[in-house]
Amino acid sequence: MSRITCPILAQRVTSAAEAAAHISNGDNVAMSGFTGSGYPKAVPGALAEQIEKAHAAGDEFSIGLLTGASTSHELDGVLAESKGVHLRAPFNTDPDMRAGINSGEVEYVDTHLSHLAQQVWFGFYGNLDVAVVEVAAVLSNGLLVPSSSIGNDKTWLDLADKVIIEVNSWHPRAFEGFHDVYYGTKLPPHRNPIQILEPTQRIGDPYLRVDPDKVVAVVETDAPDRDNTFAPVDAKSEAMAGYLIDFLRHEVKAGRMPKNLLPIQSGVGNVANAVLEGLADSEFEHLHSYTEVMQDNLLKLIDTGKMDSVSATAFSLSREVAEKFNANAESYKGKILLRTQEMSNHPEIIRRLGVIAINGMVEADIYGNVNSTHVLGAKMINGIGGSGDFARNAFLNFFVSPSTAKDGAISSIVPMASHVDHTEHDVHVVITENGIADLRGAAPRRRAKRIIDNCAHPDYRERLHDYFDRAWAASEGARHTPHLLDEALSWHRNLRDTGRM
Ligand code: 0RQ
Repeated sequence: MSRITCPILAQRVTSAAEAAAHISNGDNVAMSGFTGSGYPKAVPGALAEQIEKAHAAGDEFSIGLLTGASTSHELDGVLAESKGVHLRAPFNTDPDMRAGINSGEVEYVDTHLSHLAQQVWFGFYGNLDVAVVEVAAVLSNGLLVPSSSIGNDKTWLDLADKVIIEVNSWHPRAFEGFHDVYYGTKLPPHRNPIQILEPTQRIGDPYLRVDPDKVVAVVETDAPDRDNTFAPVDAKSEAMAGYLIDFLRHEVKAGRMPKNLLPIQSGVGNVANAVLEGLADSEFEHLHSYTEVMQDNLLKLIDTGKMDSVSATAFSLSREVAEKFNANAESYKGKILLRTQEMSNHPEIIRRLGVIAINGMVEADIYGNVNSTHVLGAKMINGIGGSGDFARNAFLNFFVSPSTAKDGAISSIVPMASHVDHTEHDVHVVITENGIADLRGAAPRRRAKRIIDNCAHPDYRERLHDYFDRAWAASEGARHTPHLLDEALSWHRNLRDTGRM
């Protein structure tokens, strides 16, 4: 049966090339997509061809590109290759787009994932000219069944002058009923409390709305999401997951958390993946997750009966697991809820529910400032993503990383972070394969001792102690976070100049 049963929208079905022709040089284009799922599969490629043709003819053609979060080569990759993107927000993991950002060709606004929609409503990004949104079906009354992510789709459909819809029949038709699209958002000073009191409580509609008069094209596709396969869990990730799970046991014993813990957010990456695997083998039961990304191992926790429910804004599954899920989607209804990213990452809700946030990091300094985004303070890796939304508002947050990178040439624990995403005021627990540093309630000098002793690699530990001791000695009258300003970034300078810290 056709996925497009609305007579008005069925008349707008056309090719990707004709749809892309509605996008013009200088447009602000907002696309669906979050962690490699629910992004349009056909129009971005057709747009990239159009841009390349314009460039070949000597014409200018570039767009501002907004999404939910990361997409895939079919969107970010092809548009980066076309050299047709002048602005990108809010998150990217595509290597070609990253190269454009780091070469200076693409201006990248690396912003908190919960913030972008409201910032567009506030007018910070100017007019939204075109939205390109993938859905799983168009109902006879014109309502849209979202696909494997919601992200910022509601805002894009509400605000864009023109809308292009991709209807992707690879997604299960049974996606109807998996989503909760909150239409109660307002602009200050008219905002109301958001009444989410439990992770999978519904407060909105299962459908996205669109004004049919704005829909200039509908494109049919049948194409899979990005394959999000993780490397198998290695020994270091397993060790970090072990410390983290033991720490949670300790918190339960101390009476700070219920037996089934508090809702878990886990970032993407090998360690977060290992933690979820570790939970599957642990004694914890009736777990809940209030997170952004529904990953393979969360699904596994549901399958094994360990986890009761997951609220997220997107799936991010390996191809193998996605295909299994698609075949059995109906059986997960009621256990998995996808929300707009404004809601999945909302500070108010994260704080109310008391989320446990687990995210990766690039480096932490001895006082607990965490860098999640940049190499040597300058080169963008991915972006802050949702890590700030969750960490800042969490009941308890963890930052995890191997203690060294590049075969030991780089220490992830440094005297001073070369870029700060999560300040020392926000960071609760740091974990490496060497151990765990509980920074809660500790003043900076005590944090320094714990981070160096418990987390730093033994090869770097003495040098870190030595740095702290000399900084202390030299900082009479300024001993809150003692530093040697001429030396604080010397480890990074060594790395730049010699390839080793
Ligand atoms: O580089 O691939 O070239 O070897 O950084 O490092 O150890 O593979 O770790 O995949 O977990 O990523 C912070 C980037 C960690 C990620 C970050 C190099 C290292 C490797 C990756 P190579 P690993 P992970 C939910 C939450 C921000 C967004 C976020 C991230 C590469 O977790 O993007 O949390 N976080 N979102 O070699 C130089 C160092 C380094 C270093 C590692 N100190 N210096 N390079 N690397 N440490 C999801 C969303 O928000 C959507």
